Amino acid sequence: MTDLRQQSQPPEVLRDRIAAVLGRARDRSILLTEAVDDDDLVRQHSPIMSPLVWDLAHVGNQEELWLVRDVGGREPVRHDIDELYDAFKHPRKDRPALPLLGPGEARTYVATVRDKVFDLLDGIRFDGRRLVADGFAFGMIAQHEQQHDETMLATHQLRTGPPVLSAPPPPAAAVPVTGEVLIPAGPFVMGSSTDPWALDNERPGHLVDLPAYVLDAAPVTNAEYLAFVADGGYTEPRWWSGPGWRHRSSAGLSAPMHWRRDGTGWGYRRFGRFAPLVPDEPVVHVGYHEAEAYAAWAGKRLPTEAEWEKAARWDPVSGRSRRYPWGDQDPTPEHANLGQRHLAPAPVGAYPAGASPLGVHQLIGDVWEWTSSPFQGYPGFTAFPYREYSEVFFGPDHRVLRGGSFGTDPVACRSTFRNWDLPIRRQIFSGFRCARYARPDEVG
Ligand code: AVJ
Ligand code: FE
Repeated sequence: MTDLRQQSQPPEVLRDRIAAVLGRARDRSILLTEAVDDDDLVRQHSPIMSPLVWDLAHVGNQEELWLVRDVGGREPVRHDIDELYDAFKHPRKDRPALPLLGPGEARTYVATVRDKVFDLLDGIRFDGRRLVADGFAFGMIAQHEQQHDETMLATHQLRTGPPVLSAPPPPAAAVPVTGEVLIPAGPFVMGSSTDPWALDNERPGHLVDLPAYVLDAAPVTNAEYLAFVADGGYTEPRWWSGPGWRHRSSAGLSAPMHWRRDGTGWGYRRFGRFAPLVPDEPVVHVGYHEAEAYAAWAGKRLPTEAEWEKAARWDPVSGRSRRYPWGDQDPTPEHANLGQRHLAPAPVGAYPAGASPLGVHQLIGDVWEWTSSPFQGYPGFTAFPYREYSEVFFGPDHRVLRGGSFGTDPVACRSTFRNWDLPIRRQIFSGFRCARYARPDEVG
């Protein structure tokens, strides 16, 4: 029951892979920042988001700190701006007032840093320091840029005005997917000690023994969520936790973010376009409190992150934990809706090739899924390479989300990957599925 992941690769193969993932991240950052004019780049579209130009230069600054200076031992490119782009020095709401690099300067800066990174990548040996072994620091920086790209995509969703992004629609449902799946009792390996680019909060791999449970075969859809709304779910305190009800009331929530009544039905505004709700598409832009209330209304609960991960990794034939629900091979467009190929979650049933052996669908991609678990370190956790990535967020304030969304790049998505946010947040591409304990008659 070990999770054997790829052993060390030949250095040329690793170098090519690093160049490819860094290049893909940069293409996306450029797309997201060239889609709007300079005025739009420096503006704040929401007090909980940074101006896009801050994200861009912050991505370059992290790359400079870790790759140019630390890994490469090179001279700083812009020592003077470290403080401006330290996420812990300035809360998002204060960032527009800072003397930030302008759009042109930010573009030049990130390009200069990237040139130095490609230069040092040429001569690097992937051994010695833990930061460099298996190209970890490069993988970490590619994941970091892609995470900010997803954040920038969420900022795009919050901006007003005519649409500037477009993409083909996601695939239609190919198979019917309904109901629940029984996951038998027993241990599985959670997290990983061997995946070379797993981040500190995914480590170490450890055995977790779970009783039998039942998990929804698919994320909760717009149609299902609408039934909760129509049943008065938002006006009925008994479905909500204490903090959830208080937040619902003070924030005046009555539906997922971006939903609008459209005559007799509902629609939503997505990246500047208004459209009627697609009934079999996973609901998106709900907070943890809303997910928890829906689950209570449905007579269920949210899964723990261990339950989510076992469903997404455990192979009932070998007992092994795998990298994805379908096995160890990297995601293709047939497996999952990832990487901003589409600007929406795909309807339930659109990815039969991505299902788990037990028949759980769309765990990876489409929408991040809220779990009931607070964000904590695994037993034996050690911060690496810096406490501010994960450790400072451990505790009861943040809940874990799993599986990635249509806006998550594959480099930052795997069945061990852990995202987290405050329970009130819903500007992220967040949805959920429900779970429940197995009844004695179901366990057999
Ligand atoms: C893992 C998405 C919660 O954006 O706050 C980016 C990722 N950490 N820069 C975040 C991150 C540092 C993080 N999340
Ligand atoms: Fe960051």
